[in-house]
Amino acid sequence: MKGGKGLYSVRMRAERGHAHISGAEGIFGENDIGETVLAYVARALHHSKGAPDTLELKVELLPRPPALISALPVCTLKTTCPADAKRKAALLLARAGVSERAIGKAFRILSAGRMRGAALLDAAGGERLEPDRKRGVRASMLGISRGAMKSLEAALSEKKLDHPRVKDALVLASKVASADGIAAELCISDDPDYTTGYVAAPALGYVRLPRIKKKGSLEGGRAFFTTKASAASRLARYLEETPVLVGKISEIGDIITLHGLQARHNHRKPGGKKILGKKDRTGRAASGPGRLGR
Ligand code: PML
Repeated sequence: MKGGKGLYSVRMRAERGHAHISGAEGIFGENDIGETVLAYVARALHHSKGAPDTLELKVELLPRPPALISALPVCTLKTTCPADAKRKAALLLARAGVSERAIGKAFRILSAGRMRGAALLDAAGGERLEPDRKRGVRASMLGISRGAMKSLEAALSEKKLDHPRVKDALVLASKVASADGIAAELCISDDPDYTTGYVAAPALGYVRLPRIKKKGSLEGGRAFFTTKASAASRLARYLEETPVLVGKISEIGDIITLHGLQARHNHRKPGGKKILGKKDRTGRAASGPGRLGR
């Protein structure tokens, strides 16, 4: 077998009208395609957003072997309400090097909902960079190896987080964070019933933010922030077309406070630059990028 050594990308997208109901994708060997397709169909037909009227499945031989990456480390931030979760998300994004203007723009885009793919924003000026704004950019051609999935499920189970939504989002965020020029990602689920979002960044890991929206809210979507606006098309091509496989997981942490997140990273990188300073705990975002280390 040529290309990805017999590996296939399997993608599912379910819609009603033109509204997105559910989607899933992974990278699998030939022998696992049938089982995966059945699981994806069951998932699409029994989604909390209701039954779809269109279900598309695409099975595609990888054009080349996937690049192997590690999953981002995971933690869940303690939050009290949407305003608190959004304030903490903004703080994390600022610490990952995203400007106040770009953060404000991303929240406005996600508040409006209706984005099909992700918005791609210049981390400095906040300009939209995706060629087709209606479509946005789609992180695709991604998956997780069987061994890494087993370890991930065991580690997530310990924290009562073993849910397809968490696994899918972590794999996607890990691919996004592996792209050259990505500063951070902000995600608010577009499912009205799911109120947890996240901020992910190479320097921060995957930081879950419960209560980032009210139940029933139609807001949601993803925004990717780049420090290399001039290479936006290359970045979009990587996100959409380069096969990437998570082959290893990182730590799956507990629920922690912002203070705890700071302490954890200071402990990990004793000689490194602090990313979350004292002021951050009071809600004032310091400017400029920092490093937490993976
Ligand atoms: C989605 O699938 O709607 C996005 C979910 C993002 C958060 C997943 C998590 O709980 O970590």
